Amino acid sequence: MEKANQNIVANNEQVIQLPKIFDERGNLSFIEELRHVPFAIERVYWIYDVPGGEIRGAHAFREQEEFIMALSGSFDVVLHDGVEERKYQLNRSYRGIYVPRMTWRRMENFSTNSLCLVLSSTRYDEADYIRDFDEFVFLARQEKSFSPLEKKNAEAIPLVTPYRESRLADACRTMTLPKIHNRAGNLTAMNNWTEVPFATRRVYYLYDIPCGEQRGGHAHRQLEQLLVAVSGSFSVTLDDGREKRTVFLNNPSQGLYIGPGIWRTLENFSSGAVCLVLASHPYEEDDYIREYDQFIECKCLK
Ligand code: T46
Repeated sequence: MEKANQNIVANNEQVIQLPKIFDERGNLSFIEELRHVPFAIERVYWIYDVPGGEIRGAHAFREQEEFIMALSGSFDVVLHDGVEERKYQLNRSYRGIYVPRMTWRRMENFSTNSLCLVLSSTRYDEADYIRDFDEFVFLARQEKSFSPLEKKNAEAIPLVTPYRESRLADACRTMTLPKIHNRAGNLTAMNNWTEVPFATRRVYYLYDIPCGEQRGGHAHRQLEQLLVAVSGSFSVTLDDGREKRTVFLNNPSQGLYIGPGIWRTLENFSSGAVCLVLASHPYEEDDYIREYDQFIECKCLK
């Protein structure tokens, strides 16, 4: 496993190396708030179908911090701090750029099939945007030094929670996600507790999945998740111990919500498929039920 960068400092623009877990079933990388990125995640969005030659997001934010990465393909992120400009090419799904507040940024040079993932510290707020470059330079230079942001504490998670009964009908649903059409590509944005029915504390994604492999094959005691096929397609079989259902995902603006207590198996991955998952808690192995017999025992169905 590649080591994650542990010393991420708020207000310093920097490339962040994410963990990459090599597996013969495909690769997995994950980002936990306040661990791999120096802020609490409030919103997650992804940009897709970007036609060649388009530029996205030439602006700065007064307060918002963000983390940008290429889940597929490549593009450049150009940052300006009010004094000078720097360009970063993103082309690996386990490396991204942390963009502090008060940084002018644009994204350009999108390759075919590029997929941009952005984690943001705030909800969308038009008042937070600075859209005029000269105004930005004036304000950025006025701010002699940025005061360090308060470190926000993530909620403590109980390690093992009492088991609760779950049925497919209540604990799983497919969701049509918002899709903002734009000449420069489409965008799907997910705010905590609004489009996502929980607060996203971790984002992970499965990629480079060899044909014929399966992922999942377990249940969670407490974790809630939202799965999206941001690229390609795959199917998810859901099992509550009594009843099974298979859902096919093939659209970056369609999500599958899975609550606790549901056995899930992912398979039939198409070439180039990327499964993006928004998760309600940091990774915790004790939250997994990895043996099917134990899953059924927990449900007292035997
Ligand atoms: C799920 C399906 C859809 C971490 O260290 N951090 C993480 O955030 C995750 C998700 C995993 N890991 C480690 C744990 C294992 O050593 O990565 C390794 C592979 O994880 P796992 O075997 O659980 O991978 P999948 O693809 O079978 O399951 C994953 C999620 O774990 C699971 O919650 O629902 O994707």
